[in-house]
Amino acid sequence: MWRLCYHPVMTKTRVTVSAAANIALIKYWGKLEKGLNQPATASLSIGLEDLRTTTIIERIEGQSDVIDFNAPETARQRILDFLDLLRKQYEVQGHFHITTENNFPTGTGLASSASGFAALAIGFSEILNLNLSRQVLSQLARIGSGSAARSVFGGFVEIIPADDAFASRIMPAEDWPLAVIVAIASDGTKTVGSSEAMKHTAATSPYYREWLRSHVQDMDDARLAIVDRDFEKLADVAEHNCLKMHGAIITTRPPILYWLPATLAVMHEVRQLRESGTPAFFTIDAGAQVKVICPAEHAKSINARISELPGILRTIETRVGGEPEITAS
Ligand code: 2P0
Repeated sequence: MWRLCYHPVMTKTRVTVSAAANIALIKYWGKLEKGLNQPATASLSIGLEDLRTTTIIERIEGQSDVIDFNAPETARQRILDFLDLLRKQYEVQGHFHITTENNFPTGTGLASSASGFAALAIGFSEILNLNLSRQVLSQLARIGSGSAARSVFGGFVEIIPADDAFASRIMPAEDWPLAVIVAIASDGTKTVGSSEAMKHTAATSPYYREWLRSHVQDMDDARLAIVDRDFEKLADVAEHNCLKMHGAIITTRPPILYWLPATLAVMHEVRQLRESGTPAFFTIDAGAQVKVICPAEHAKSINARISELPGILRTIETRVGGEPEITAS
């Protein structure tokens, strides 16, 4: 349930927002040259119910914003820049104390920027009683991080490139109870950040043009598979799209290789599961972690198999969901 609502009171001083990470089954990889994080490709994602950022926003009297976030300085600076931009856009005076925390590893290819900037955009609207629509919240979150546009919704979500692109929901999570097993192959931060890697791919991969060209068909196939609850079809197009993105990433010069041996071990395990009749597919983002998607009833047994694989540090079992919540004020 969406709990953001209009409060006619102008004196709110503190809000707490929980927003969930999401993973793309059809990937956003590439930006347009114009605009702020304007995606060069559409994307389609699922919200992850239990991978969340909790952000407290308080109005303060000081001359500058205060950020409490256990993350590298660059991540804190991105928040400060985002607040400056929002302040300018909405002609807001005053400063904020932001306390933000992820209940999963930050900056390791698990979409912490998606949940983080979605929580900030929602919290900013809420504390100032701006009553922004979800479309506008999605556009704002996108400015913070492209994938954050999708975390303004839970369930099955898509973004279509457009002037000032925004996400919309394809289907609520309850309509197709899928589970997600996140296999952690590394606790290290990613070797090359997504923004930089996207630019490098566009500039040097011989496959980037084909990546862009074939994307619309993948989106159409995935959207239809979701609406029809056709797991096999979704598995086929999602793995294809993931491998195509990594094909373009691997063939950059100098090359970027996010995978580790444990990443490949999970991919092979998922193939074996499928060959033996267990429905499952994998997807991998800008990092070594693998996410395995399966019907909810298979989650326990698949998780047990994945957890045992060499090099897998641990797993997180969750489900499609991830509706943002304003948990306190
Ligand atoms: C996605 N990824 O669709 C793709 C697939 C990673 C691989 O969006 O530069 O942190 O902040 O817009 O959103 C990760 O990149 O990049 C990402 P910015 P973001 O989820």
